[in-house]
Amino acid sequence: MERPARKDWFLAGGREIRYSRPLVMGIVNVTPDSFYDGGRYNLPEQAVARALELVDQGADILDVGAESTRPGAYPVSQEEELARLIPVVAEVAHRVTVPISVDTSKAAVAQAALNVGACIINDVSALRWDQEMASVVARSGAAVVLMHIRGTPPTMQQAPQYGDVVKEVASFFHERMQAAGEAGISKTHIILDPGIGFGKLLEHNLKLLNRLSDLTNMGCPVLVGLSRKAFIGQLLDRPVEHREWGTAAAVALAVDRGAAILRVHDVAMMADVVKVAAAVRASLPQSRQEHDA
Ligand code: HH2
Repeated sequence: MERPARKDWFLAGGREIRYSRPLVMGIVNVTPDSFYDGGRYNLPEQAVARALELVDQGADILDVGAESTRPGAYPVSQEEELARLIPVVAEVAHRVTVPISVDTSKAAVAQAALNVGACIINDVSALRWDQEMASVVARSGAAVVLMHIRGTPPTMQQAPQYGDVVKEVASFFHERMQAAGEAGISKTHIILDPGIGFGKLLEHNLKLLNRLSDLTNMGCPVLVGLSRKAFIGQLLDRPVEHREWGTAAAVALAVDRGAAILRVHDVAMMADVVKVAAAVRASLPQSRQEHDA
């Protein structure tokens, strides 16, 4: 029997975003305290310049955030998040054509960003921390990233435990996709993310990456954010400034297992890694790719 064609598109604010190879999402942190680049792009003009630089380097999507979610981070107020984020999103939206995602779990921040040109809401709480978020996404037609997190950033790394982490993340995705559907968000607008480092120990992160194919066959594109994260530091015993090679290895393997979007700090380098890994994967018989994706 003929298999259905592999889904290689999603919808975001009236745009159809196609990916014949995985997309590189460049990170723009307008924060004083992000775990890698906190304080470097804190001023609006620095953040805008960084966004333009990442597009020049080959970013297919930008992800702009104004609240760190690193382990131990405490939330910023809505006013502060709006003040940091919105001028940057508005200016960047005037100057680039790539889709703009905003990394927020606050509905009012998401709405303000959509008003000035964002079309993807990257919600690390998967629509759970702000009751208004689902209706903001549904009404706007934005795409939404539903990320798995166990706990919240201040406490998430305090001895997280799982039976089978991959099965638990998959059942979380089923439950959140259903909740999103009930709120009027169609599957065509949903991106799934296993949330590497969000309430997970080294072994959990490794299993999720190893068995990513179990998550990429759920009918939605899968985003993986692993750039320079602590598990790479644990494996290599290297500080955050020296984790680019480790990131490259993990990005290549995530691409091989069917990831659709790679969220990274080092766009130029990882765009090359994604292209090579994607070309190797594309040389597989289509049936195995379809099985994985
Ligand atoms: N990771 C971070 C932030 N947002 N969003 C998604 N969907 N997936 C991720 O893996 C993810 C994310 C952490 O990275 P970064 O933005 O560099 O750090 P910080 O949260 O300290 O700003």
